[in-house]
Amino acid sequence: MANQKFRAAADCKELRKNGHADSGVYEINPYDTDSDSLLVYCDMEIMGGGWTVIQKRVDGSQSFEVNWAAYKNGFGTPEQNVWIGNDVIHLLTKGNNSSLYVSITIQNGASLYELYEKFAISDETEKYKLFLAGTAEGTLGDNMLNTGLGSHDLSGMYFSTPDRDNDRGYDGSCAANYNGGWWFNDCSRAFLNGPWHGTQLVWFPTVKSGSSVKETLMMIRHH
Ligand SMILES: [Ca+2]
Repeated sequence: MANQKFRAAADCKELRKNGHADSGVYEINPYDTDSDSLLVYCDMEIMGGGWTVIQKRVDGSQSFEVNWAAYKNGFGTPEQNVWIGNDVIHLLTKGNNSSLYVSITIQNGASLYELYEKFAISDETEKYKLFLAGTAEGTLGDNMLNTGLGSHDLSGMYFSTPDRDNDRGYDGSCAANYNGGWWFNDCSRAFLNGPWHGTQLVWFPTVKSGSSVKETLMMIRHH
């Protein structure tokens, strides 16, 4: 049909399966409607590729100290600094069969990572509650699922933003104090959305502060 819009691939995994082998910006459609779509960055190299990037930071040109609505809808540009949006992350992960790959490249060029076997977030009615399970492996160390400090375990935490305090364990607001959105408990030893090159801990103790960070990446892939 000449005027019918072709439905875009569901995610980067489908694009990789369809033969796209170059990392870059692609159109995907995780929505119900055929004509909807969004642009995301796909990593087609790491561990076989097919990763949909949900968070990426390469410099300080995009503030991550933004409100609930911005984290809900997404902000930034896919090839540079981006949060693709909590609503979309929910749609991409709602089958509970996605993995999460986190990487932090530090100033000397070393790239550290942690791979979580199962990752999903609930929808807005459940405050984008974080679900992590299964194995955690990599060179960063597990700072999200089983940290050994219950007050820093993040699975089951609601999402908080500077204007919306949903953290579990802290009387004040972790998101307001640390200037960014995240699934805070009391508060967190992992936090990739703080001020660029700031003094906040990023992945303690492996990456002690934002000042040593060159790039961050969070990406997801269906099993
Ligand atoms: Ca609080």
